[in-house]
Amino acid sequence: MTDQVELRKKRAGEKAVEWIEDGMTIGLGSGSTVYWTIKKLGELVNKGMKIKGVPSSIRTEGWANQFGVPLTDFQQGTELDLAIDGADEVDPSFHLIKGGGGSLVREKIVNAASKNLIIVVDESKVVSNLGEFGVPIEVVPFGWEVTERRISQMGCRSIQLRKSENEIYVSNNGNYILDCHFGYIENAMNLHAQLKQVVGVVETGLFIGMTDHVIVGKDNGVQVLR
Ligand code: ABF
Repeated sequence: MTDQVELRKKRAGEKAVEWIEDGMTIGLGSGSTVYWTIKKLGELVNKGMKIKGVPSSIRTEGWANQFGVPLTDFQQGTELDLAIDGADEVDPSFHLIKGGGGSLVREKIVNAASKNLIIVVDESKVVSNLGEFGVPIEVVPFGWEVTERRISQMGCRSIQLRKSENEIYVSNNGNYILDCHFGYIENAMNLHAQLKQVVGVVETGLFIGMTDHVIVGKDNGVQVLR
């Protein structure tokens, strides 16, 4: 990661804390841009801000503990005031591809439970059409080969079973991830709906109509898209 990209992510991640108010319960997303949000949040908590976070991955939970952001869970309440998360691609309709970091299921649960969702990205993630980035799809390990075959019959150009250091990647939920390349996606909502019908699919990395604001980190500052 170049320093310039990291600086753009830091700008976007830190800007998001301006939407956080005392007493809020926040959905804490995952990824290297949200890292900066969580770090900044820790500073505000240290200055007396009273907030709690629900983490969308074990990695995010670790960052929250590292920076002193108090954590809670859905047993304490099922509606969050605000979620802040990253993305792999954002299109002009604020439809997203997410899941490059392997946390898409918990991210979607946290995002869907929030009254508002803010996405923080480096400007390279803003695209005119989704699809350059393969769609991550979380699938049940049992029979994943059958699930893969069914997805490939839906016009998917290539599918890779995600691996990490030559081992099959296992999500925080004990599932596998298939990275699926469909080419440029004309109708992300339809594709998501079709994929969710496939037996064995847990969730897709297509986040449709969930996002309220997008904060874009740029070399000269941040741009807030509403
Ligand atoms: C997370 O952020 C994931 O959905 C996504 O893969 C990741 C990528 O963003 P970043 O560039 O911030 O690491 O929300």
